[in-house]
Amino acid sequence: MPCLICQSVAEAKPNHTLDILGALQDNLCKRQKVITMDLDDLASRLMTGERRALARAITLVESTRADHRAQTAALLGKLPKDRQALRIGLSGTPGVGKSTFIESFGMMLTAQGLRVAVLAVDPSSSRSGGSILGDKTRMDRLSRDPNAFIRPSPSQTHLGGVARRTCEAVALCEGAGFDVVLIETVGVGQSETVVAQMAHLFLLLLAPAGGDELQGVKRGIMEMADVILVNKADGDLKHAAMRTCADYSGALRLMRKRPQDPDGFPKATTVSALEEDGLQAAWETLKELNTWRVENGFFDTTRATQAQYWFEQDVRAALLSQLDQPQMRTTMQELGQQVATGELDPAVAATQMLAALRD
Ligand SMILES: Nc1nc2c(ncn2[C@@H]2O[C@H](COP(=O)(O)OP(=O)(O)O)[C@@H](O)[C@H]2O)c(=O)[nH]1
Ligand SMILES: [Mg+2]
Repeated sequence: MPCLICQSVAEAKPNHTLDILGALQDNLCKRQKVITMDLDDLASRLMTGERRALARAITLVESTRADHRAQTAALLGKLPKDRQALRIGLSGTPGVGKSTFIESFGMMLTAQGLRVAVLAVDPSSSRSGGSILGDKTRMDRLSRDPNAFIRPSPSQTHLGGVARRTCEAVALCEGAGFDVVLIETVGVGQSETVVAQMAHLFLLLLAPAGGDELQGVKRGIMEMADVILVNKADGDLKHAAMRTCADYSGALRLMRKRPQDPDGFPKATTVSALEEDGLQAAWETLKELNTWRVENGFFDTTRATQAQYWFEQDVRAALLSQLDQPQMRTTMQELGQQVATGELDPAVAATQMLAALRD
């Protein structure tokens, strides 16, 4: 019979499975030790910008265990409040060039002495293992750059969980002294909304269109964009990219003016991530917009609104997680059965359930 765990027939000695289980357990203990390490030490190493400490802190943040949640809160509380990065959300459909852009843009920023962190919110990460993870080869240069830090999307089953962890990871990156945090997401709609809730600036990456249609970009996403970058403006695609850019500039001008924008924004422009063309201009555009928002008070109001949003999300998430406790699951099941047999009215059962939660 093959080994139950590694499926190897040759290794199917009686103790083999046990050996592997032992090794797994050891590994688990080591990981837990990593997690239950001295928080003061972790915080101080994080604040010196040590990337390993940052990676460990993010592992802690991504854990769903109740004691780890408490440690996360304690760790976040130890971070200096005056460190802030420019948080840039970046979205675009698969294949538009997000990874290529992040690498080129990130390398340009680190060459200017800035420290750059890249995080991802990928609603499908529980299945795919994270958008960035599969892409790390494409971000090879950036992942080896000592001034850069790349972290794939945490695996969670639902978007809310992924978003919450990522938002905390952003705070950790700021605590570690990163200047720019890029938060990548795939263009599926919902994830943009949560990324916009943690970013100062929102970038939408598009590819040159073949025809003259506006690529079916959802209006809601267009309305979120601060800057639209039409990528792949090189070689044969250059003219199509310029035409697409003009189309989007026109569409943006027709949209309702937002109070948080100076004249000329939101703006569309072309880049080539592959040929590293237009990247400095895109950076200048982002800085110009951010400076205007800082000077006109919009930066602070956005930050305040976002902080409130995440506070409310946290409370909601914590309340929901109470339903997952074993005792509550049992009560829910029991009451559910009584509702199914007609013994209890659903409304009455719900009241009893809520009463059980409050006890
Ligand atoms: N011509 C051209 N191709 C690009 C450019 N940026 C990315 N690509 C190509 O587009 C494909 C998808 O890029 P990738 O960065 O993986 O896209 P992602 O799925 O959005 O992360 C790859 O084959 C890239 O080489 C660009 O600026 N110009
Ligand atoms: Mg990618």
